[in-house]
Amino acid sequence: MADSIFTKIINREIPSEILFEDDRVIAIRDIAPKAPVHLLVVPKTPEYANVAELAAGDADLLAHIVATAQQLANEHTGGQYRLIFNTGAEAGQTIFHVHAHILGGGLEEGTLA
Ligand code: DGP
Repeated sequence: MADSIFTKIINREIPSEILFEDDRVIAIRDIAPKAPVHLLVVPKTPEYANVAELAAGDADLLAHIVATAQQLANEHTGGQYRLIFNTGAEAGQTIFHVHAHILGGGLEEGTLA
């Protein structure tokens, strides 16, 4: 299967503003922000298409994504934020390599990623 956009970002094949990286995840700024702060936390492994698969397959990695989101929110949004996992095309998911959206910094009512 072709690499996802996120795998290309992780492999530095396409540029991105990388805010955090460790051996399991990368955090980037969303290219099409839906809020004043709109970040993405993406696991390096491409094996999980969505959060349900990730929860079933590697709950520790899901917990690490949530902890990373909290750390980034502490740094960028004063610790208050919305955490979204779009799941399925009809719910707005466009990249089938699981990722968490962090939205914050002054949300308008009803803001979704
Ligand atoms: P989703 O719709 O949940 O699959 O979210 C995919 C997000 O990825 C969407 O908010 C836009 C963002 N995105 C797509 N392509 C790129 C890219 O090349 N760079 C960055 N930084 N974000 C991207």
